[in-house]
Amino acid sequence: MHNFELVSNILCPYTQRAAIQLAEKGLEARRTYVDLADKPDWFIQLSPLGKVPVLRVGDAAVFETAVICEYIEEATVDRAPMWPAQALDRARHRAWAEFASAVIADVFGFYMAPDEAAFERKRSELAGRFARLESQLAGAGPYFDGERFGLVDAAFAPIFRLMETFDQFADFRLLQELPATSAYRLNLAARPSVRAAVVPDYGQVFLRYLAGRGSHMARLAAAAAETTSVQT
Ligand SMILES: N[C@@H](CCC(=O)N[C@@H](CS)C(=O)NCC(=O)O)C(=O)O
Repeated sequence: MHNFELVSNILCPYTQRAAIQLAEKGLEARRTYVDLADKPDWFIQLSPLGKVPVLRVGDAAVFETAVICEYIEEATVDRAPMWPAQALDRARHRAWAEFASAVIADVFGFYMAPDEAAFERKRSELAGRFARLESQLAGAGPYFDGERFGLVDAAFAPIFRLMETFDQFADFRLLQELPATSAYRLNLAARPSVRAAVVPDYGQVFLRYLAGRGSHMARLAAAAAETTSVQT
């Protein structure tokens, strides 16, 4: 039996990839949450880059999401693999999972953009990333490569989960005229492992976190909340 502990932050989209993978494989992991604004000493000792996720396996600590997910694949060969069988397909999936990691960083830059000009620049870069994804998805479905849910899907799902929280207060037109990506997003959102990868009040937790950022998006969210409270 595996003894996994996933050290995470309550909002971290990278951690969700490993949580989704574990759920897809029917594996349990204890979750420990760390406040990244006030990192405890044990976490600083554990995580060489000071980042989450870290997977603890007994006394060992594995860091970096891609490495954690590879380890889980290798340690659970008795479970259905989440990469394709063919080497070239596998390389393509891994490459697009890396792309998803880069998009997570772009999303961070988007909601942290300090002013309207930077925000619009980031919004347009992000929309461009999704346009690239669209070209990979056309014709496929319901997932990245057809019927089978894989690790590349576990990498993209947290991005769309975060975008759901933006939808609470605005439509940023990130998937405009991208029908395959829009459908992909809905298909991922319906997957039980994706829903279970975050706390039930994830949207509210994100809004509270955003409120303390002082970014352009934080101001938009505050203005939308103000309008709603005036109307009700
Ligand atoms: N390359 C890392 C990126 C992980 C990452 O950036 N995690 C964020 C939270 S989502 C973090 O721990 N940031 C450190 C901090 O905020 O101090 C990975 O893929 O695991």
